[in-house]
Amino acid sequence: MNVKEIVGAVEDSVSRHDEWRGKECINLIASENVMSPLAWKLYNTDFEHRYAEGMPGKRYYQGLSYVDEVESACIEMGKKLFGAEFLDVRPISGCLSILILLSSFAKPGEKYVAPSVPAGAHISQAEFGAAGVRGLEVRHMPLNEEEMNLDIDKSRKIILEHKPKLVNAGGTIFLFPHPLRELREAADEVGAVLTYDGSHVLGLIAGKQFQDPLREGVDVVGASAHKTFPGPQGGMIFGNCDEHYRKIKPKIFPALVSNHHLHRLPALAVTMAEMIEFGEDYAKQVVKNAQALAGALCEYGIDVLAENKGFTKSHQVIADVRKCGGGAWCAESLEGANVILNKNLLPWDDVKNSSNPSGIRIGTAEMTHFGMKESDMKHVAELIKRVWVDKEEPGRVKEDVLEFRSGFLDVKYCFDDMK
Ligand code: DSN
Repeated sequence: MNVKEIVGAVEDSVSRHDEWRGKECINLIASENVMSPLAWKLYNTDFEHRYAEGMPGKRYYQGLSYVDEVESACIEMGKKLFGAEFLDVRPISGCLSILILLSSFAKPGEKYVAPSVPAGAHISQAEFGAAGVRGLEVRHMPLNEEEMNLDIDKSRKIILEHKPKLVNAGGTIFLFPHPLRELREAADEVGAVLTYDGSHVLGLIAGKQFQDPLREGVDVVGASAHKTFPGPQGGMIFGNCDEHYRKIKPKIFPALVSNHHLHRLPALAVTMAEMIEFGEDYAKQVVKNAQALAGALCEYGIDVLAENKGFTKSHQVIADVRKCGGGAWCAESLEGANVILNKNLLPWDDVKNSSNPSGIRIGTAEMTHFGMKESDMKHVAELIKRVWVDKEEPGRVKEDVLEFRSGFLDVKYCFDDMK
């Protein structure tokens, strides 16, 4: 192919992707979502071409008066949504938010306590992730597999034994609110800072349907802005204590963020406004949908975790799919039916088996954003069961998925495009 043909092929790939993932698939990746039409429109502006090192009103470049207005609007609305005294939207991803917190509160060689990856933590919490890059000595808090939550007695013991500088809660398998008040007490006994990876549940926190980390003892929250919180891909950090923010600021700029990808900011401002206006209804429905989906999958004989706890209080459903064919087969076969989700390590899996783990993680945020309700989730469960349990040919199930998805093409819980 010559370069013009390559460009043509790229255009073709993009338009096929947009049609497929945007209109034809049931998207159940728990870390994904879509922006509202207005946020999406304001994502593509001249902000993309500009540089803005520093903070609103204190920049190292000229030409940023409108950027400052938009970034300040994000900060003000974000503080209101999360009840925070400070909020910073410059981290360009959730993972970078975590690295900034690790760098702000623990020095290389110091001790750090967080859940392990199979116990639900993001890879940034591992020795081979951001925690290792920061040179921290990592100790992991175990999960109580029955409860699918941190084992607080063992976690407390680990904190008291290891006396870390920093303890982190939250994660990427996140079915139930973490025991933050108890972690706060343990952290206080050893003088540790308590942070929280709120990436997955940020939209549920904004909609007041999960837990309120800052009121339950967390010092600082790091998060991404595009999972249950349906904003543009990026990160944020917030908390209530000036002294903490004084430590965080230099780790953002000049240490780890130079320019902060300004085109995100107008879309983020719109999303924050929409979450203030519609976040509670949206978040309630996300959780109801996850519970309905979990219940229906369980009735079809699929091993959904935490049945004794009502399956979930978040957007996530976790299933052990070993008897259906394993995590890899279950995820790949569903893609053939246009149902998109991801295989996932479960607490008992060895991290080395990540290419074929026991589990599947399902999230309801995006499809809720497109207006699906509990009865639709029951239908989604039936489509999944036809592939996993009945072993129906995915291509045949896909025909029904296409038909079903065509009824959910407009994003809800958002302002109509006002221009
Ligand atoms: N990779 C994301 C997830 O799927 O949980 C977190 O960044």
